[in-house]
Amino acid sequence: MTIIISDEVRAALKSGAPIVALESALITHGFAYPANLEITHQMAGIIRAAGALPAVIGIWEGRPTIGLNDMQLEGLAQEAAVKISIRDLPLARLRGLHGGTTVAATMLLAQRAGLHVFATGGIGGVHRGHPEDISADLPALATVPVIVVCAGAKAILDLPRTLEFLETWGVPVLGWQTASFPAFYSRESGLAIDQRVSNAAEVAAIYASQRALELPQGLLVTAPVPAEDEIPAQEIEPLIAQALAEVEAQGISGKHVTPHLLARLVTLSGARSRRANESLLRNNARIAAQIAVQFASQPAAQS
Ligand code: PSU
Ligand code: MN
Repeated sequence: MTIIISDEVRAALKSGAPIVALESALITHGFAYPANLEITHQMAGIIRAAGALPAVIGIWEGRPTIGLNDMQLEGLAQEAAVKISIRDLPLARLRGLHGGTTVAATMLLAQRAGLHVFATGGIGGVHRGHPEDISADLPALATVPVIVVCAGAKAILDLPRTLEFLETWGVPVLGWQTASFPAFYSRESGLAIDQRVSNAAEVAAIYASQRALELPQGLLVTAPVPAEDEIPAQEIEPLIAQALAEVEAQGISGKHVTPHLLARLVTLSGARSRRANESLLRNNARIAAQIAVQFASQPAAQS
């Protein structure tokens, strides 16, 4: 695969310096302009301050790119770019499209380029009322060995079924200083995770153990949204129910479901959901950087 890797990322890879991958579907489909660029720059700044290199991954002129530059980020943020999951990669390449990569596509490209740690907001999962609608993020977690730091799966999803899928496919689900699976906007879902971890060293050790066993799966690290920006479940649930009913009534399907639901929630919650989303993204960036720094300091883990 022809992957474009920026000079800065290339140098970091060569020296074994810590790197944190970031997705770009967040830029093209998660937030509106200019909030999309602002949150990306904030995450990048947090990662640099913690001693790691941020690398935004996306598709520019059809080419998978690791470490998009400012001009490319601006382009993705403002232009009509497509949402690119794994199955969209071939057509994007053929047509020279610009696109924002989802968790699934970002994982795949990060791993191919030799990156190990990736920070995002919430992973996709099994949809509520539509157990046949399963995000490509889940099979990617089952087959792509990277660490994904998230705030759980988006609360618009069927969380129990999402966790069942991860269990079936052998994906360890770690709780960052929590024993409950976070529900994106809310800190707790009440659903049990696999293993509680209290720091980056524990995550790096589990990841190294996974690699020593040559297992194919990724490692999911779930961190609750910071308490001050949490939306309690009883407040967000009615809004989610409304957004889901609208999607159903309008017959929206396929890849458009998730972006539509998230945008509706921002409108319905009076931007509160956007604030929670931004807060958890900054938090996940900070945690991912700590994990990347820890991982880079363990030479055995890099082989
Ligand atoms: N989390 C967010 N905003 C988003 C997404 C996740 O806070 O926009 C995106 C991610 O890129 C994720 C995708 O991979 O939604 C999942 O889409 P789908 O359900 O169509 O697989
Ligand atoms: Mn889907």
